[in-house]
Amino acid sequence: MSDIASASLKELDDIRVRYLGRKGRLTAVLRSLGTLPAQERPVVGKLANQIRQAIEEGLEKKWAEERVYIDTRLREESVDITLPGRKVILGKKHIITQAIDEIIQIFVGLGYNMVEGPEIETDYYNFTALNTPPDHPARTLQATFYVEAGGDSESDRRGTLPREEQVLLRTHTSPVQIRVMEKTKPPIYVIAPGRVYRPDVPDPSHSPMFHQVEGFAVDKRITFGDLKGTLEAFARRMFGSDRRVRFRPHYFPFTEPSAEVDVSCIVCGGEGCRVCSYTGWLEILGAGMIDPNVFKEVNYDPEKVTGFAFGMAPDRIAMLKYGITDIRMFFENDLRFLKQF
Ligand code: 2NL
Repeated sequence: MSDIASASLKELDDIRVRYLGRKGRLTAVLRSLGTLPAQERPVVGKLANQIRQAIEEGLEKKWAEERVYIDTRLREESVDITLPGRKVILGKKHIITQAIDEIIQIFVGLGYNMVEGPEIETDYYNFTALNTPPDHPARTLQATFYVEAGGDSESDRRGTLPREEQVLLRTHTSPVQIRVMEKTKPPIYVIAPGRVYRPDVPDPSHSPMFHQVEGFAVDKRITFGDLKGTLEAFARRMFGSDRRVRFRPHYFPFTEPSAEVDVSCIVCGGEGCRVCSYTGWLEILGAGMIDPNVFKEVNYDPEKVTGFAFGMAPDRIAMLKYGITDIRMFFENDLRFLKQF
C-alpha cells in the first residue's frame, strides 16, 4: 500500500479491483468479518476500512490529476470548428487577357485561326510591306521605338542600317499578317493578338505599350460588304445583340478604302451619355480593304484575290466596357484594381 501515491491510474485501478472488487481481497475480508472472534472484528474492520479509504483517496487524487491533464490537452489541442476556413487565393487572368481571349473566341467561331508573331520586327514587315511611304510620320523617332536603326541623312541620325533592315518594336500587329501571307496561299482567315509599342508620353489615354488584335481575310471576291457583315457580327457577340455599327471614311496606308468603325454606345445603347460624349457611338475599330500594293509585296495577284483587314485595341475596349478612365491602371499591377475583373 505504500506506493499508492506514486502508482499510475492503471495500477491504482488494478489495486482497486484486486482489493475492493467483488472478488477483491478486502471485500472477502469484510465479508468474513462475521466468522472472526468478536474481539478481533473491530480491529480487522477498522484496518480494512483504512485500507479501502487509502485506495479510494489515492484513486480520487489520481483521477483529479488525470482530469486536469485531459482538460489541458483538450483546451490546447482543440480546433475551433466555427472559425472560417483559410481562403485559397486563386490567381486570374489579367483583364486585358480576358478581353483578348473573348475577341479571339468570337473570330475562332467565325472560322479564323489565331497567329502570333515577334514583338521585335524589322522596318520591312512593320512599314514597307504595309505600303507605308519612306517619309511617313509613323516611321519617325516620335512614333516608333528603334532597337537598331539606320537613317540616310545628317538630320536623321539613327544608325547605319539600310532602311528595311532597321530593327524596331512593332507599332501594330500587321507584320504578323505579312508573315502569314508570305508563307501561305489564300484563302486565309487569321486573327493576330499581341503587344505593340509606341513612344507616347503616358497619360490617361496613352501608354508606350498597349495591345492590338488585328484580323484579316484574303480570298476570292471578298468585298466591303463581307467586312461590314463580319464586324457587325463581331460587335453583336462582343457587346450585345442589339448593337449597331457605323463606318466613317478614313485613311490607312495599308487599306483602300479605309474606315473607322463605331459601335452604338455599350453603356447607353445610343441614347447619349458621358462615355460616348453624348454622340451615341463609340469608335472601336479601324478597317478597310487590303491595298493592292500590300498584295504585290507578298506576291499575291490583286486581280485574283481581295481581302479586308481590321484592327482594334483591347485595352480601349476594356476601358469602355468597365468605365475605366486611365489606361495606365492596367499596367500598374495594383491588385486592388486588377482583382475587380
Ligand atoms: C486600328 C486600325 C487596322 C489593318 C489594321 C492591315 C493588315 C494588313 C493589310 C492591311 Cl496585312 N491592313 N491591318 C487595317 C486597317 C486598320 O487597324 O485602329 N487599329 C487599332
